[in-house]
This record gives sequence, C-alpha cells and structure tokens, in this order.
Amino acid sequence: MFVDQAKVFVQAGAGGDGCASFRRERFVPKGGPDGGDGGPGGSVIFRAVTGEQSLVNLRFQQHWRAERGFHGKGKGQHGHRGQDCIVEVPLGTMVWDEETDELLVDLTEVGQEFIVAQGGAGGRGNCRYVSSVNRAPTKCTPGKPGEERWVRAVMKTIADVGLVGYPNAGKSTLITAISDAHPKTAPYPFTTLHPNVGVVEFEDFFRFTVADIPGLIDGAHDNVGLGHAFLRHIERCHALAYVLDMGGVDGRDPLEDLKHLRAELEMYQEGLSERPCILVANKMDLDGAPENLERLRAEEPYPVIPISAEIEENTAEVVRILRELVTELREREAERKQREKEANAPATLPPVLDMEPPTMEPPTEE
Ligand SMILES: Nc1nc2c(ncn2[C@@H]2O[C@H](COP(=O)(O)OP(=O)(O)OP(=O)(O)O)[C@@H](O)[C@H]2O)c(=O)[nH]1
Ligand SMILES: [Mg+2]
Repeated sequence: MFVDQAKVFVQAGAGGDGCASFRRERFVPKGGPDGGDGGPGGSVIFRAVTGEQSLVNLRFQQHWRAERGFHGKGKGQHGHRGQDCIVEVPLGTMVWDEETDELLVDLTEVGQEFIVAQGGAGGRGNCRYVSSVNRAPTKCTPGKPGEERWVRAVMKTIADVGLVGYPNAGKSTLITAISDAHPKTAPYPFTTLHPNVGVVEFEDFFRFTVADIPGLIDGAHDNVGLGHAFLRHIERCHALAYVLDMGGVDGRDPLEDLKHLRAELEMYQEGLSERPCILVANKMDLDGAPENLERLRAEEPYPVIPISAEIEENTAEVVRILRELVTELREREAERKQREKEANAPATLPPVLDMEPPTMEPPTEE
C-alpha cells in the first residue's frame, strides 16, 4: 500500500513531578530536604530514513505518544527522562501544523530529525527551594504537560532524476534495466500507480537515484487520470528524463507526446518543464522508430538517446549521460551553497595588527 499523505496526532510526554521529601536517618537529626526533580517528558521526533518509501505506517497508526518523565524521589533521586517517540518517515517528507497550516519542516536529508512535539519539563524537588530563610521547604512543582497537536505529513519524492512519460512508454522497464528497483511492467497503461525510487550504483561508489513516476496523461494537472496525486513527486527531481514511445503505436506521435508532457508539467507548476533534461527514445526496435528519431533529433536541442529498454539495448548510454548530468548538477548546487554561505558569513574583522613584526637585531660586538 502506498500512502503519501497522512494526518496524525502527536503528543509528547509530560514532565515528571518534583518530590517533597526530607532525609530521615538514624543519627542524622533534621537531615534536610532531599526531594529530587522530575525527569523531562519524551518528545515526538520525525526522522527521515531511506528505508521507508511511503507514509503507510502513519496511516495505520494515527496517534503517536512519547513516554512521560518519571517523578523525582526522596534521597535526592531525580526521575529519569521519558523515552522519545521516533517516527521514521521517508526522505522528502514535509510536515505541516494542521491547525495553523504552518510548514514545520521539510526533511530533505537522510537522518534529519525534527521535534514535532516537545516533551514537558520536569518539576522541581523541594531541595531546590532551600533558601537562607527557609531551610526546610515543602514546596515542589509538578511537571509541565508535553506539547500535542495534529500534524499533516506529505511526502514528495526526492530523486536525482525523474522518469516522465505517457503510460506504457517503458519507464518501469527502463528503471528495472538501470537500477536496483523492480516495479511491475505490463503491456497496459497505468501499471505503475505510485512512484518507485531506484538507486544506480557504479564501481567507484558513485550513486544517484532515479524515480519511476506513474504515466502522465493530458489533463493530469487538472487531476485527470492519476492527476495531482503523483505530479508532486516530479517537483523535487533535480533532472528529468522524458521517456518516449518511438513506435508511435495507436497513431501516436512521440514529438506530440513530448509537447503535451511538457505542457502538463508547466500547467502544474511553472518552470517545471524547464528542468535539465534528457530525452530517452524508447522502443527503437519497433517499425517507424528510426524515422521518428530523425525528426526528434532535428527538433530538439537536448540529448536524445535511442534505446530499447526491453532488450536493454543502449541503456548503458542512458546511465552514462545521466551520470554526467547529475555530476554537473551536484557541482552547481555545491557552488550555489558555497556562494550562499559566503554571502551569509559575518563580515571579517579588520586585522588587529597591521604592522610589521619587530625584527630582532643581532647584538653588535663592541
Ligand atoms: N517493443 C518494445 N516494448 C517495450 C520496450 N520497453 C518496454 N516495452 C513494453 O512496453 C510495455 C509497457 O512497459 P512499462 O515499463 O510497464 O511502461 P510504463 O511507462 O512503466 O507504463 P505505466 O506504468 O503504465 O506508466 C511493456 O509491455 C513492455 O514490455 C522496448 O524497448 N521495446
Ligand atoms: Mg510503469
């Protein structure tokens, strides 16, 4: 079951209560206050992991609660903290506060964590209230309640490359040929109903991710077909690979298909169709494909790679070109981050000493 949206209630643990107690021991008269503090309550934390591909466990469990802090005890014993509740979510999960509609976090890095509900602070024991005028306070405070709220999580796939194409164009066949993902392929449209992310790995440990996205049809931006439900998974692919059926079966024309695909992406989100891209001309084994390829190459300035995904012909070339593209994009991104860092860095202080260090003259002999 694939779920990319879920609404859950998160409740952090309350802090443990502080304790009011006095040391009572033989031969220690008036031992003094010794009530310990309560422990802080556990928090509910969302963590991005690579193992998860959907928000299905948020659909099955709607309430996530962290443990409360333990109460303080006599003999100065502080209560220990409540255990955090870690909710593992897929990379690319965005979390909103359901009530205020405020975006709380966008988990874009593996291992990134965000506290969606903060545990309550523990109460204070009576030994904290000792003062010069009150040496035996009986005052202690209860723990604070933990935060709680409804949050909405939406997952938007993050991948280096997104495969975009009409249903049946061969996207799943291609991702199976080049990566470790093996989605179902079949000779009918809408075989793929949700995105699948595959990893392409090289011998030198370079790796990039590819997302197989369900087929687009005209009007998808308007929620026709599978509609918006999966268009959001294209939004955050850094590059696109348009997969075209060059056979042009059923009177279809790959050039027209490409035009329509771009128009759909553009209508869904401006600028989306202008992402760096390559054109994968699939099903080159079919009749009429070479002529269509000629036309496509004549019209398009982008790299066109003729392949036959089913028999894995020339798929290595797709991998090679994608690697080049991904490397270039990553370099550009690193440069952009560097520039951003430099722009935000505090102005450098003027050097404290702006003079030549004194030179030691060798002692002159008289
Ligand atoms: N002749 C030929 N058939 C191919 C080629 N690549 C894929 N196919 C066939 O095309 C059909 C559709 O392939 P899929 O990979 O399921 O297509 P898809 O784009 O993932 O389709 P959806 O999931 O419905 O969007 C399957 O029957 C494949 O065997 C190819 O290079 N040549
Ligand atoms: Mg498919």
